Amino acid sequence: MKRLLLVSNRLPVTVQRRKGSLHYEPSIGGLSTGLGSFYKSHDAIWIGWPGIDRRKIVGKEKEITANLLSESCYPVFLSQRDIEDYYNKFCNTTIWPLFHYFPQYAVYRQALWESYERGNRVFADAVVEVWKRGDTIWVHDYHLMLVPQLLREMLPEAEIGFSLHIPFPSLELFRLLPWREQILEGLLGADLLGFHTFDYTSHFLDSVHRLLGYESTLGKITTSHIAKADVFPIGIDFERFAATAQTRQVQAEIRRFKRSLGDRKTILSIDRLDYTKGITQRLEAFDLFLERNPEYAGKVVLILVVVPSRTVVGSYALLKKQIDELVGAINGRHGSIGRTPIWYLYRSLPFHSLVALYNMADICLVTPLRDGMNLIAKEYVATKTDGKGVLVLSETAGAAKEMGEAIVVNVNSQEEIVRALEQGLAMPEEEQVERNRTMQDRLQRYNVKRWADEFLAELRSTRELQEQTEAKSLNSKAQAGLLREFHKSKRRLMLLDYDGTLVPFSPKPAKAKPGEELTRQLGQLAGNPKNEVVLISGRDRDTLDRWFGDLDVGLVAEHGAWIKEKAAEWQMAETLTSGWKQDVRPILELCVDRTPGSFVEEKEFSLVWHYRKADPRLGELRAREIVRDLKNLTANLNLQVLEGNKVVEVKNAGISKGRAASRWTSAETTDFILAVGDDVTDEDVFEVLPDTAWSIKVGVGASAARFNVSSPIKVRSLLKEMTEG
Ligand code: GDG
Repeated sequence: MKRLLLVSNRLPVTVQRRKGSLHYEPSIGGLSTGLGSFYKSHDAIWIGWPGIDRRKIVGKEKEITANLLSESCYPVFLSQRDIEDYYNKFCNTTIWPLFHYFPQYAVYRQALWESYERGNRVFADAVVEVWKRGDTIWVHDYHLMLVPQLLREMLPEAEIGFSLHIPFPSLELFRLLPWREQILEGLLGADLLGFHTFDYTSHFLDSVHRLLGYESTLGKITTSHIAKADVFPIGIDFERFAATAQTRQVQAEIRRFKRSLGDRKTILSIDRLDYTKGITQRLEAFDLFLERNPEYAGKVVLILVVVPSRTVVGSYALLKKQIDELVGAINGRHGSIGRTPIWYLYRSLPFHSLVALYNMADICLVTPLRDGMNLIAKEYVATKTDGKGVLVLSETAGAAKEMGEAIVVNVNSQEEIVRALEQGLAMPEEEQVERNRTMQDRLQRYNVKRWADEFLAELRSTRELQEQTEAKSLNSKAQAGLLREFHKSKRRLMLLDYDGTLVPFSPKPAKAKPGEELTRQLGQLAGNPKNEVVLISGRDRDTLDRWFGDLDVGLVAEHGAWIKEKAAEWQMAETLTSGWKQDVRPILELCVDRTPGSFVEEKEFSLVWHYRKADPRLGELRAREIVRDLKNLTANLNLQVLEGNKVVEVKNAGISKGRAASRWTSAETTDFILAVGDDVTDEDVFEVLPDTAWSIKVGVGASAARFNVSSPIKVRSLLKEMTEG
């Protein structure tokens, strides 16, 4: 039976020890509230920390594990010290501020990073203890970004998903992290990575590209496996909020609140204590609102709920002090006996009180400076069963991407927040209902269950995609078949591309010189009288001569412009011209000036613009422009413009690697053909091969080749088998 293993820092159940006995209480937080009902209705186990120092429960571990297992939870026991270093420090003083665009608060210390690594290993080990073949693993959030890769190493066949609940910052911020590559590698262990918004997804893909060099196509990144990154905005348990709002307990609570409030309008603000939530900015804006609108004095109350959190972190303690002082100052300035403009609660509320406040509030003021999603905004709208109420939402909350019917504000503008409050208080009821109904429809449709279902469905289809790719991959069975035919055959032809096929791509073409081992390997292969080895390259003849001139191989240079059969001289494939270069060169040179990092390579019969080292987006943009310009220019010149791997090449028409390869493939005595290449130019070779030939593309992507291998390393090991067999 396929089970789901949810993995997060905290379990949805918190264990407490009071007066010697153990108590089990629901944890507070978006994920627990959201997935709480989902995981119970599935064959699922939730793995996480139960919120208690392991030293406080010595001897009770078995009992706790058994009790938690009856709730489908599996505990990861951590000591207060572990929590201190891994969670309070690295997670909350390094990752949290940086990912929320507060680099000034981020602390970078190697020792903390190491405790993060240790913490992640403890979680990964716990997953391995629980995992059974066929289980799906879904890891959550920034506390556990190394877990996917750790699991991939320990459980190579496991299906692993990861969801990030906070923003993934832009590259400029992310690159400040000294351990940025490790974090990316850690995440890429997953098959599917989910982010709340398209921006976060693009930031992640951008960082992967720029820092690790992996490109992506439609969110798919190929490393040792295909990992996919996509947008999955978390929803809420809509029905639960809507239904709870109607309960007798909540209605009684609302009546109690209303007795104290009279006919005053209420503005609600609820957050965990956090500098990302913009609480002080919100208070300052409310202060300005009261100053500008004296007619609202005594007619409006701001209910400010601040849920205690991370108070051991210095910046949080300071924030608490600032909030206390601001509330005091505003109440002092605008209040009078019996008329306090801000009602301030510094505590967490029972669920029914929370829902009562949502349901009763005329306005909900959700103005974080930065927030991955923000569920308060969604929950507020869900409880508005009569459709009345106004949501004011900051555009820097992920939720703003889906809740455009709210009054969306730039939180850095006090003016905008004040105007939003004025607009909200004056908004006609029909308009409120209209806006809320649209949001409710969406929240009801795309609820937390749908979010989880869609994530898991996409995880499965990513696995299917991997399997399809795997099916074309030269696995050990296919390789054995290839080698069997090779060894049986008497006259073999091997057509090998060089860059990206026998050696990995190098940022500078001149640096990709073959090493001693490769030269020896090719020499051995070519030295066997049964073998005919041809190196088919885009490089110029001089380079090929220098590198391979001493070997008994055939050579093809400049994508087929020049051909040199074994022990013969270079011959031009066709009558070629190079007079056109003087018209084309200035265009390419202009492009170099406008694209830092790019350069022009000149070969006898072609000109190539390389942009491997340029900013990839700029490079791609320029490549499109230059191809368009060149196609116009070359229309009457019998030239072809070719887009390769980070190159644009202009050369004489009618020249191709395939055409050059035909010289050898047409020999009738050949009883074994192997062609290997990685680039679009190698596709021409694959196209001219007979059906019985073995063709291999290095890398993934559509190809006419019969098989794929992941990297030049695999090609080299195949050739090794051929020389040794
Ligand atoms: C991360 C991201 C993202 C709050 N106060 C009380 C209370 N809550 C519940 C709310 C809500 C949750 O806590 C807070 O929502 P957030 O959206 O801020 O979620 P977090 O878990 O803190 O944060 C965030 C989220 O993950 C989900 O992906 O939206 O951006 O930072 O569910 O109802 N619940 C009770 N009493 C309270 O006083 N009972």
